[in-house]
Amino acid sequence: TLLATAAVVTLSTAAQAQTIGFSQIGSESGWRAAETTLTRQQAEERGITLQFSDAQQRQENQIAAIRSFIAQGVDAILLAPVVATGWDSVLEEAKEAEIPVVLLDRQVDSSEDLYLTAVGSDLVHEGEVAGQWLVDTVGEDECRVVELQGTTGSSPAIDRKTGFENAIEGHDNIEIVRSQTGDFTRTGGKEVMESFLQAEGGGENICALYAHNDDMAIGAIQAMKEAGVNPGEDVLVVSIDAVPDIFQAMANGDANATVELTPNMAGPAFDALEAYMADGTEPEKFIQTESKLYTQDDNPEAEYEARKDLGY
Ligand code: GZL
Repeated sequence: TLLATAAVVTLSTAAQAQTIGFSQIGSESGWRAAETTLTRQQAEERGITLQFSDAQQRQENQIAAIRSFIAQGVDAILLAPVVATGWDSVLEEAKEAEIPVVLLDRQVDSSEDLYLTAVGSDLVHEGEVAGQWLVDTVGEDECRVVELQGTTGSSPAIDRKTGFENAIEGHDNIEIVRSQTGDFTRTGGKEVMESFLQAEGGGENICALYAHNDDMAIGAIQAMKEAGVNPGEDVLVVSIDAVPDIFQAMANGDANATVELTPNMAGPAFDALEAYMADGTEPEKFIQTESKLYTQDDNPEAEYEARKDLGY
């Protein structure tokens, strides 16, 4: 009887509703909104109480949110780190408090022992897939590329640039002639593309746009149309995320290719936390999600339909 009682107590403890703090970057893109939607859904399904904080893309707000989660004594913390540096002290404080931290969709420069695991894609590979698509598409033709970078100092902006440059290396006919951050937003993409078009005297000398996310590409498409440039034709458009609206743009012939990034980072994160909380199972330090290229040949209308109700 004693053993049975102990087992029941253990089980009930393990199954006890958890409170998990989520320091989310903001809602700068459709992809980010979908990640938040799916995280809330996953928490609901698993009976987890989610304390949600939107940092409006400011690191200081994320650090403050993590400190408040620690003060509340949450069971675990999810962190989507807006930039890669400046996390050591607050992650040390979480470690001190024995609160496991799981990184979502971006990486930090802090040492690995300051977080339980990181769930995300191979961001360098995403840039390589985008770059390889352009290499395969333009062949030997001269191609002057303009690049819309993600948030300065974020791991996707750094790694997606690296990956694209890896892919075009050795193809001297392809050259990045202008590169600037649009901060992962539609507005940023539109404004920077307007400045690129002005600087280049229109779209004639621009062969392709590489945007680190679809939202900036969508903003840039708007800028090209307003300047009388035909996106997807005069200027090829390749980006990353596979949000519904980029498939809409592909169906309209305004965009050419995107690299898929799943917004479901919370599923693997909660699974890893569940195992760790149950019996101390240490997950791999990096839980990698897949990347897949989609082009106009991949039935964009159907891909739009499949994604349009997922909370983007
Ligand atoms: C990448 C993720 C990026 C998305 C953008 O893993 O951090 O942040 O590609 C979002 O849409 O802003």
